[in-house]
Amino acid sequence: MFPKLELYYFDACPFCQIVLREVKALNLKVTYNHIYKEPQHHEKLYKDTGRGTTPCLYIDGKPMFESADIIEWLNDNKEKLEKES
Ligand SMILES: N[C@@H](CCC(=O)N[C@@H](CS)C(=O)NCC(=O)O)C(=O)O
Repeated sequence: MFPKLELYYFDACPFCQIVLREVKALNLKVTYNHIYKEPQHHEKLYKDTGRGTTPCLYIDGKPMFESADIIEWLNDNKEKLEKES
């Protein structure tokens, strides 16, 4: 079973763009939760973490902040992650 990845992001966030680029480069399957196009995602992020900071990657429901940490985790775990078909 692959870990479920959900990225909370918005387009104009430069740190999100760095993570999005890495997700594409690694060809990973990720659910994209845009926090402004779909405000329920912003609300959930705040409810779960007390912050609205993006990017935030949920890994099996556990939030991880910090673009550099997210990118490091993706690379460390890429062999175990589901690829985009
Ligand atoms: N050091 C963080 C910076 C993240 C950051 O500053 N994100 C901005 C958007 S570009 C943000 O969410 N600011 C609003 C907030 O922190 O509530 C990272 O690299 O992920």
